[in-house]
Amino acid sequence: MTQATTTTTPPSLTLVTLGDAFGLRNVSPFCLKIEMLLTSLGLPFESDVQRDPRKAPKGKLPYMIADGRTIADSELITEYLDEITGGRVYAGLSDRDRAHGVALARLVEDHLYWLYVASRWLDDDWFPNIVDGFFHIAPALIRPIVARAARRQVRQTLHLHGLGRHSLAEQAGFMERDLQALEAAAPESGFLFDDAPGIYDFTIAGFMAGVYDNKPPTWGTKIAEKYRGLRAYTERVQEHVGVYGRFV
Ligand SMILES: N[C@@H](CCC(=O)N[C@@H](CS)C(=O)NCC(=O)O)C(=O)O
Repeated sequence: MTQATTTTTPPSLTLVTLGDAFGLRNVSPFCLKIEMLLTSLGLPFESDVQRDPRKAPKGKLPYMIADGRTIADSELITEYLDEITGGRVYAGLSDRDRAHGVALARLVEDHLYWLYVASRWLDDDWFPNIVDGFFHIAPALIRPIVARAARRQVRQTLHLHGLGRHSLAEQAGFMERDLQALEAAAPESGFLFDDAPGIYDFTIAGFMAGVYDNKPPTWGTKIAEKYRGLRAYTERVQEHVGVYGRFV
């Protein structure tokens, strides 16, 4: 890892982020996680809403512009913020905490996330919300065509991932097991590793906020609603940091 350096004047930070959709102030869990982290570290930042991720350096959001440097990917942004704060992001975490944190983050961001993508994009009944929520900026005449082309790409990506090859019932089963694991991992009070929430709390709560408050609910939201402990934990993290996925 890069040697930690403490700066007295924080660099000017711009977080390029996805905007609102589906009743959510910030529809991207990766962007929301970084908003939570920046706020908890007390680092001032500007938000720049970019509605088209294809314009991002790696075709995904968020990315950060820090004193002219561009950092694309929420995990790389996290590493950078740790570096400029002299190690505050991971301060107080044992190697074991970090091992658990990384494992939970991979579960949320590389598995559960894709099931949630499937619940929005592949469900014929829910898909009109995608057209309105993500493609309203496209001219009305070509909107359905653009949206259908994007849907084909998402279907291909899910197929390549593997989760897209399963039936809906099987996908729901995978989601249940992911959520059971998260519910068991989330503490009944307080936060994962400390008195205050940290990066791994932001990863889980930033993601789950968008599941619980997604309007209208997807089949994934309906499954998640059963996990009340996880919901309470998600609320606790948002309340503590004062950053919410929904409009407040
Ligand atoms: N590993 C990336 C994932 C970011 C990501 O998947 N962002 C989504 C929005 S939630 C995106 O930009 N998707 C556009 C696409 O995949 O084409 C990170 O942690 O920043």
